[in-house]
Amino acid sequence: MNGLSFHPAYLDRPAQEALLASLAPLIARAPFFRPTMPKTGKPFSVEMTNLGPLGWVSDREGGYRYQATHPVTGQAWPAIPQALLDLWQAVAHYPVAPQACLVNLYRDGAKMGLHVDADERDRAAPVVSISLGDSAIFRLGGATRGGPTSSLKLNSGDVVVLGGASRHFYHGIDRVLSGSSTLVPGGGRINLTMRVVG
Ligand code: MD3
Ligand code: FE
Repeated sequence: MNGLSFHPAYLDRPAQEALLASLAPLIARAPFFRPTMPKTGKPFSVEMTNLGPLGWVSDREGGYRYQATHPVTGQAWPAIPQALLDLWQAVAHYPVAPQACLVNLYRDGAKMGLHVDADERDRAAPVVSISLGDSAIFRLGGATRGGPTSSLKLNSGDVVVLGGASRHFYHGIDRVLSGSSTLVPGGGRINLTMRVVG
């Protein structure tokens, strides 16, 4: 109706383990970094890295943006694995491949405040989200801040496609349910979002 489609348990446990194993060497080359807020420099509680020709970064000086290189190593981001491109193809129903896969790591107490993803020029493309590890309470609002919101529990293996109007809705992660999954070594939650930057 609003363009959101939810695929609970899209990936079973073996598929989650295989995906995580395929990410490990890529994350070794492009380690998690901690973005900081534009202007204030306040650190995010979420750590991030990216795959693909472009990656989303943020720091005090440069603000929110996509760039071709890792902000710490200066190297190009690793490619998006074919299995993720295949997943996009299967669920996104969009004729363009994603240019960025943002990898968010939520460790002890990390959360993400309500925001709109607005740094992509392609406004029509959906975002595809894959949750791995501990469950999270996801909050979805509407097109304006301060309107009604609803919450949805995202479990390991769940896939959400944010298309249509929902693509421009406020959303965030209220909290992660620590210890709810054994998937991620060291605990916590990893969320992958594939995006067409345009
Ligand atoms: C709704 N990530 O990286 S994924 C983000 O779980 C982000 O890490 C959250 O919000 C996470 O920007 C939520 C689900 C998601 C992703 C993009 C959206 C929901 C969205 C874009 C528009 C509306
Ligand atoms: Fe977002």
